[in-house]
Amino acid sequence: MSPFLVYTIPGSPYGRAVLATLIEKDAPCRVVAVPPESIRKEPHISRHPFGRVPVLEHDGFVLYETQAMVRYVDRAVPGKPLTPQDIRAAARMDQIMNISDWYLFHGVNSVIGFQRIVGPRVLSLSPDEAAIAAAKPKAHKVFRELERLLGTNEFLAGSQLSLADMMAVTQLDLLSETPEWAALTAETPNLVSWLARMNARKSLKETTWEKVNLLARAA
Ligand SMILES: N[C@@H](CCC(=O)N[C@@H](CS)C(=O)NCC(=O)O)C(=O)O
Repeated sequence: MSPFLVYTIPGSPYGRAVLATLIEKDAPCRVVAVPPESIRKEPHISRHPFGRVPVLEHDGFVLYETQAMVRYVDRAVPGKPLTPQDIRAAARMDQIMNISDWYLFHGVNSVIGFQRIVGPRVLSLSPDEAAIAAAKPKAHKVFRELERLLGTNEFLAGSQLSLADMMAVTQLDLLSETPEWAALTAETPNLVSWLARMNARKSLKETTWEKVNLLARAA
């Protein structure tokens, strides 16, 4: 199978979700680092007209939007499926992928993760404490809901690893590095255990910020 190219900025949770999915599927992949300052310039803007990362390229087929990318990888690569057969578990997976995009990223990780980690590390910005404080109520709501949906299951969509885990874990792992994490998870013990189980997987160990940096340099 020809290799999958992932254009990303090391540290991007969306880029990491695509890379970790490729590793779960045992698919050959390469990282192409996109310099943050050139994300809205050529050649990247032709790959992604909205000027974001990641972008996936496979045999000349170019795709953006992480949900589309991980679904494509799951369909294109034979072997262990990351979409449940059971229609209700599949619906739960779809729901959590959207929760991850709409509620966990927007207004939560895009604020707390960005202000605390990405902004300072990538753009040398200082955290905006007022923005972080304003994001906390929404963050608590998302954490409580993910805890409720996870329940005592091993994975977010039930007993099987799915694309929902691959998308949510990279957002939550970034948040786990922030000082807000302890308060956010005070009442979500199952989510904390799930994150530890996920982080023990090869796909997560091989896609830490540092590892993606090394993969990008080696490419
Ligand atoms: N809906 C997009 C979201 C991608 C996204 O927001 N990526 C962030 C990095 S994690 C980005 O490109 N940020 C750069 C910017 O907004 O300037 C997807 O699913 O791929």
